[in-house]
Amino acid sequence: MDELLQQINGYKQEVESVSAKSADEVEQFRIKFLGTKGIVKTVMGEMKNVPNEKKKEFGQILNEFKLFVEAKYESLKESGDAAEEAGDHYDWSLPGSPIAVGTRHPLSIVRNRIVSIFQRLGFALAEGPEIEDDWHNFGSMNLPEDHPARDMQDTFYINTNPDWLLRTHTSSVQARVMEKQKPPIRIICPGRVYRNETISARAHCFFHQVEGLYIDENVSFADLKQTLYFFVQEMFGKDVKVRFRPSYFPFTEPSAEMDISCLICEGNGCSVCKHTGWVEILGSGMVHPKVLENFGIDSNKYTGFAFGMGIERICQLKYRVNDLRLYSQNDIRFLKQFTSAI
Ligand code: 2U9
Repeated sequence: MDELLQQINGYKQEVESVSAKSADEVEQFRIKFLGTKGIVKTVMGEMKNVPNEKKKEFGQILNEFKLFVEAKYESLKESGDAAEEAGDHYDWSLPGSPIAVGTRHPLSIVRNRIVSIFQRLGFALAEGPEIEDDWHNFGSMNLPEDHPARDMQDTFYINTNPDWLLRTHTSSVQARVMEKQKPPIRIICPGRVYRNETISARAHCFFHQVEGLYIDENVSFADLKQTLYFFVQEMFGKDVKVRFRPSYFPFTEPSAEMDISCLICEGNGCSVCKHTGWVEILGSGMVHPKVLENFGIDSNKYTGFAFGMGIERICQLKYRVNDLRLYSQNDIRFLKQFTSAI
């Protein structure tokens, strides 16, 4: 038993003399003395060899030893933290590790630019879910039950519920805002949309859109034209010309598509503009009265305009990317070519 007592006294001296300059050294102390295979546990284990008549006396000695080590550990923790805070152990003259900075995706750069142009005109950003129900994506937008866009070949439906689908346009976001908010409404809605297309250089099963909606009293087609003309000038420069062509969409009446003069050949004719000098960039129109009434908006009092554009299309024109698949392959050699402040 004397041997055990001597051992404990030896450990006590060792514990007393320990000092720690860092959290690391404190942890080493903890592992050595208080860890699961540490000295305190080992010494405690010796109790089984102590004769019964001495158990009480030794029990007390061992307990005191344990408390002594624990108290030392607490005081080391404090001094270790203080030393760490004072930076004693750290060599501040070491060179820093370089931080690899990524680049923004070209679609994000273009989306941010489009959104910020419309925000300057007072449009507020609105976003919504990518999984939608039939009403928000189709029904409320005046797309009848038998409209071809609803076909399984064009739309991804969710297997578990035939009412659910992956949104085919971001109009569903506008629908959700119109449900909750009374006019005036002036929103810009960017987002990913899905269509059941075979993937190729010219088509993809998902792409990105920005749609805009402005509803108030006395909103006119002239407002639509001037807003979109302003957008084009900000996006592509003051020299770009625009033209509107009559078109048809179920959710707008009248409807128009907008072309800009070809940026590549400046209107002289090239493969991008198919030798016409013009490229289509967006669709637009005055919101169909039925769509307004679907949301309880009085179509005699209020009018509105709406537009929609594909971000990939704008990006193709700005950066001359001719294969849509590049946008989703995440090839670093492609992505690192784009830089942006926003
Ligand atoms: C509401 C009412 C009307 C949004 C509009 C277009 C015209 C359009 C296409 C452009 C290329 C889709 O990405 S694309 O394939 N979009 O031509 N979108 S008007 O009309 C709305 C939206 C919401 C409540």
